[in-house]
Amino acid sequence: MNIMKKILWPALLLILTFCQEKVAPPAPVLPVPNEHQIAWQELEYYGFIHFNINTFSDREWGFGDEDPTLFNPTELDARQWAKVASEAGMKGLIITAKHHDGFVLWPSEYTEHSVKNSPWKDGKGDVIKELQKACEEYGLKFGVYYSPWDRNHTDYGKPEYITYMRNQLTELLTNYGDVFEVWFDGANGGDGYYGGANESRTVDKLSYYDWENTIDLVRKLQPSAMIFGDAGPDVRWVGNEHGFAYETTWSNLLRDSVYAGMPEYAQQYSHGQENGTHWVPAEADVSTRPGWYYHRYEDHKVKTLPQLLEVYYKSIGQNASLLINFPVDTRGLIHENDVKAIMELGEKIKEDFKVNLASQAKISADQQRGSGYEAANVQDENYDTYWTLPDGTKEANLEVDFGQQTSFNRLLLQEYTPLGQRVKSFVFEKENNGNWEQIAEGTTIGYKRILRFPEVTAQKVRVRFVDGKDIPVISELGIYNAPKLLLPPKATRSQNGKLTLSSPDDGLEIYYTLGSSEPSEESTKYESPIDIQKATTITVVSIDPVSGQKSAVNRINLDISKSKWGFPIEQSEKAIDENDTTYYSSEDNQIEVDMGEKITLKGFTYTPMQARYPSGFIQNYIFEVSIDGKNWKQAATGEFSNIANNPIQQFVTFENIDANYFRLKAVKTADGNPATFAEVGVLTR
Ligand code: FUL
Ligand code: CA
Repeated sequence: MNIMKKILWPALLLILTFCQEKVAPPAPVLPVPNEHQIAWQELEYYGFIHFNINTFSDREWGFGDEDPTLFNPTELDARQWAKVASEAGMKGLIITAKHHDGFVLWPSEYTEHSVKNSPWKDGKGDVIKELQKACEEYGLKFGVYYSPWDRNHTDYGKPEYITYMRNQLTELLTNYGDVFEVWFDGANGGDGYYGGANESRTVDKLSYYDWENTIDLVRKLQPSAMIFGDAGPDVRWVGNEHGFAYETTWSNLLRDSVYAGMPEYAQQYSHGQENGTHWVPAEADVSTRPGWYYHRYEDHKVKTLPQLLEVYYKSIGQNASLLINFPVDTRGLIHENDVKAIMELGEKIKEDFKVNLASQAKISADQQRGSGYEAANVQDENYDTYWTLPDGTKEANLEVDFGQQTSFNRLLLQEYTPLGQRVKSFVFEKENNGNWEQIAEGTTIGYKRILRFPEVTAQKVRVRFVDGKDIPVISELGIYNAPKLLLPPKATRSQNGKLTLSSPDDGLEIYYTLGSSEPSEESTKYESPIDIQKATTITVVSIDPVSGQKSAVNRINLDISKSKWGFPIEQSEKAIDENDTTYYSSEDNQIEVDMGEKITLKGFTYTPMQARYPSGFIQNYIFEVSIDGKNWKQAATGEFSNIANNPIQQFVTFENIDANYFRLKAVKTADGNPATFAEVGVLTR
């Protein structure tokens, strides 16, 4: 018995193990990621910090002639940045160590254009060190952005500058511990200060930086760091600053055809290529605001939850990593509005992926490669185990049986990228009375692909792999029922008075009351645009018909419609089209409107231009009215005090006055340019 236990059983087991035919994994489909890229892709989501001299000069791009004493944050706290990032679910932070203006956030030995000549901490401070420590404390990876273009440096354009750049990179990559990503900006060459030369300098972007040797230096100092650039070498730019990857996004890139800053990059290369020669996955970058740097005038333009969620699904959900920027403010803090926005996103992502309905389901495949490659590998939450097929298999299905009718609206798939990106098209189907019906379809998968679709209920679903570069190799499959985005409906009005309400998510119903009482399912259900000519309040709510849950209500104050309004000057209709994104620019600094009937006015509104780079905000105004369009009377005059910093809709009230016509004149604009009008309106209530 003892012998049995000690020798025979183990021997038998050993024999059994050997007899079971060991099936080799599929051969990789080239290109494949290296070990550092594999580790990096699991980070998925990390933050960007734009904070430099631009923060204090209120610019996006500094010229390079800024006085370092401008840099003077009053409450700089890198721990706040790290705390916000980590609470939002981010895995790292990358900071603009040097932007195009050449000002550096650490006391570099090689330049005077630096924090060491600023009043902040009496020139003894080091923002990079503070962030590195904060990242350590909050368990975040730490990365640096370095602009090759330097509008401050005398030698920019000459070979000496390349030595300078490498000296600085050596400081950055030696003195601050492990760096997970080195971000080289593709924007470069143009006018600048250049040590006082004040001229335009262009460089040959392909050869000037001698990238080969610069990259070797980074590799030597930080062997595991990802190097980001338009052309990689390790991570590529997604080709836009909206944070959106593409329906079809390959991690493969024709890398040898690409160089940083090439004009046709975004159009031709940023999607990646099926036949790409190198593994260079996409990173989607976007700011919480229109600008990368902090401007007080963008405090009201922080992206909303629906906008940020769109970014999430179009980046991480489309085979890209996501880099969201915080424009740190002049205090040296992430502004309250941005904190709120990113926390809402963090919460919502957690909520959407809280319960994986596939993890308890029975998953099977019509075919499988052999032992070790079972379908159940896609539900074990282990990226390194996968389901795959015998070589040469053309089509295959992965079937999920929930065991009961189940509702869901998201499908998540992950390919095992160490064996290459393979899938070119797949279909997601549900079973209905013995027939398979399509729910959604996709093209590429890559590291992660998430499909969104209106809620579906079924007991059995399947993913049908239709086409690929080779057999699919699937690490994980997830099915979720993301809670609806229960926000109040959004309202837009047309010039003829029609009010359109739109729901923030699929499958929500909208109810409203005319007046300010709270709507319920008993109120009027919104079906089509509502004709509203008179001044009125409308109160709206979104309701989920399945759960009965309600959003917060939104009370919208509407004034008389502009349907009868006319204007003597061409183009000025853009100022009364109820659309804030169009505007009228007036050489005579005024707009005149014929209201088409006599109205008793109690005030007026003015919405300044809302573009990324606006101009012509009215600072001082005169508002005049007329009955006949010839004789004018002043109704109000004054100043929009804080308009440059906070360009939101302005409201001015005055004593009742009858008018058929009104005229808004700019006495002075904030920047001296011709006055612009995104929208003008009247108040009659
Ligand atoms: C661009 C730069 O020009 C912007 O200022 C910003 O830093 C963005 C992330 O990259 O190329
Ligand atoms: Ca797995």
